[in-house]
Amino acid sequence: MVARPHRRSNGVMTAPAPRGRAAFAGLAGAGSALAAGHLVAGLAGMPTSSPLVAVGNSAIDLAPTPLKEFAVRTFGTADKIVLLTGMAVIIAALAVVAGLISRRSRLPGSVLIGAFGVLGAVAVAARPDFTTPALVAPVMALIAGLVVFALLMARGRSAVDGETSEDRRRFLTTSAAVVVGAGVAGAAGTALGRGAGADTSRRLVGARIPGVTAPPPGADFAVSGTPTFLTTNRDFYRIDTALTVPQLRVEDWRLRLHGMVEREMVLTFDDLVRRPLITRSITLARVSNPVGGPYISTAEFHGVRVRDLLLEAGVRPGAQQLFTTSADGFDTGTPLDVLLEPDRDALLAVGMNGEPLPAEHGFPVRMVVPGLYGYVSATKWLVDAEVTTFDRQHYWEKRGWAKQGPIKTQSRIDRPRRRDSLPAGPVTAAGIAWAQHTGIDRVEVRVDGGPWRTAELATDVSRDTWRMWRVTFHLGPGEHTVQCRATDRAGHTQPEQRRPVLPDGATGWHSVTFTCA
Ligand SMILES: Nc1nc2c(c(=O)[nH]1)N[C@H]1C(S)=C(S)[C@@H](COP(=O)(O)O)O[C@H]1N2
Ligand SMILES: [Mo]
Repeated sequence: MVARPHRRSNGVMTAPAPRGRAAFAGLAGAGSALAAGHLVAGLAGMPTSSPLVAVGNSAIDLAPTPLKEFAVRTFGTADKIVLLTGMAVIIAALAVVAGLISRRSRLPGSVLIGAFGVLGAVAVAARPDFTTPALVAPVMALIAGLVVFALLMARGRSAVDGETSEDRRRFLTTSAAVVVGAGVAGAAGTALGRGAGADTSRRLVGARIPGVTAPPPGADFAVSGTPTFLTTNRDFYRIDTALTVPQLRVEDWRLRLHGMVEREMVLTFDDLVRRPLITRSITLARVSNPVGGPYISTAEFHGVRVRDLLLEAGVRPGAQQLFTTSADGFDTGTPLDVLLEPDRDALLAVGMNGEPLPAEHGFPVRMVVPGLYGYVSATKWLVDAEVTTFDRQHYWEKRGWAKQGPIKTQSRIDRPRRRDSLPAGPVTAAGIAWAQHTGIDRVEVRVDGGPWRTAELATDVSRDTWRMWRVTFHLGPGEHTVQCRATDRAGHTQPEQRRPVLPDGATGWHSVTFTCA
């Protein structure tokens, strides 16, 4: 292109900027804003003040229960990735719109980006762990977004007034610098957020955790296809409302035990682990686990008895529940009569399978209560415990789930698997049964609606853990359906009637259809 004198019209545009460049300026502005916010949040050691994370977390809390259930059912533990991707697509679309409506003047796009910045700041301010310095990240994000947008619109518009090759080169180099800068900032923010101290803290705690006691021989039928008795920390199911894992440092951690007590207590981590640590194998289950579903796991938890702390604090008459809150704002209420049972061994756990709690499972301290679903008992990243009456509603209660959640007696078939094709002859069916804090008495299994057969049970480890079962049938060729039902030590047999997970856990028999050839 021949060099021509610039005919810049003092900001008043005669022709609109090219579509592609305007759209790109919008995208780059939005991307830079999110990346800058993420970086500043990471640098400040406050990962949840990243506007992207804060908006995502608000979306999770505000989503109606059926939508949440749908997301978990459909995407399983990938639900968070799906949410982030969905948000990215929406933000990108709006950013393109911001660019396209700004081809004559950058005002409309700037207003849209500004509105988004305000939304991010509101989401950050609405987080339960909010402190004023957390606003730095959304404010920096907004500034970065507006500056990058203005810069690229100015550079991009030169094409309108007659573009020199110098102009084009400047647009391209600015664009490339913005893309690389945003990418590096975003990645650095993510790395900083992840590292924010918790890893070092976990190592310091490691020394205090006793080792794992191996389960007794014969505690599982893994050779026949059941899970191993203990689930590794890696494989342990994970369910929570946290978009990014809260990063707490033991040095900063405090637990306030207050409300209807004689003596309010504030415990540091050292205060807590100076008390006797006990170890209990506990099978944790999720209330929204469908019949036959995967959301059940067992670990050895190491911790301090909740009962001892409650007795120390002195529960006042009339109190009904312990209302526990996590650093990220999740909360729940657990009946005090359960927590105060002398042999319940509800724990404030600091360790899991011989290690400090993994960050995803609540580091540094979580609650675990044998016999209750996680949503009413297993608060991770625990920071507050209030002794109160049942009037105060908890997170899932407000969303339509039952106030109280004792775990229902259930069983699951792990082998054969659905649609397996096996040789005719002896076929071993195997699976798990659970009735936490009551214990499993018997599991019965039948094929094709025939007579029930009592299954062989694995070694009984404790009434707070699952029990494996297996039984061998001799089957001819064709399609077969196997069903199981458990009976607990209170004499209750799991009912055939199917009920949905909402409001207090699914019921019904698990059945699996397969073929023999
Ligand atoms: N802070 C926090 N704790 C929480 C939850 C949560 O969303 N946030 N979910 C609860 C639910 S519903 C279950 S089933 C268990 C799951 O514990 P896990 O992720 O260690 O398996 O944690 C409980 N504790
Ligand atoms: Mo749960």
